[in-house]
Amino acid sequence: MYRTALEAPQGVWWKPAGPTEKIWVTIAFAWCMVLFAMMPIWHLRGAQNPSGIRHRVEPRAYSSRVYEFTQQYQVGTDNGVPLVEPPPGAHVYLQASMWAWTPVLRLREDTEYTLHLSSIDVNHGFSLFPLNVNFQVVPGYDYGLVVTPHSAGEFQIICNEFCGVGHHLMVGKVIVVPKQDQLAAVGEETR
Ligand SMILES: [Cu+2]
Repeated sequence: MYRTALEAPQGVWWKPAGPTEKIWVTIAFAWCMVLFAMMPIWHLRGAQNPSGIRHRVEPRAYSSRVYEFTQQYQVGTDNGVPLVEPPPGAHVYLQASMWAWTPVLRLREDTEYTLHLSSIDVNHGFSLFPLNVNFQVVPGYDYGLVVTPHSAGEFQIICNEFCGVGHHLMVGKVIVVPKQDQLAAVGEETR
């Protein structure tokens, strides 16, 4: 005789869960609750949250702000790209475009800056290699991040949002000057 799925089975057709299964269901449920609680806790207590400074900005206005910033603090060039060394605590402007990051930034270790990111054409992605940093760079929005570089050296900015045929060439640079070199530089200035 055929039965359809619309008819409920009669009587006790199921086997009750065994003790081991009950333990696993309990552990899985408890872990779900931990992860669920972590969402608001991490939002409030996590150290990795972006600072959330956002403004609307016309791509052309952003581009001229980057130009102004570059003019103000340029100290040289790096492979044809302006090399800029802003003072501690400065607002730093980085521009993404097809297919370049400009300018090259020279920052000091353990010093706070406000890094502004925006694009003047399409969506790009900001990845700092080899660190685990990842932000979207969107035209029309100025996205500010309060950053303090804690490791010195040269870091590459890789575009991680496909933006056309030159996407793989879109590599920028951040140079972080180590602490002892900063002291040496200050010594030279006072000499
Ligand atoms: Cu890209």
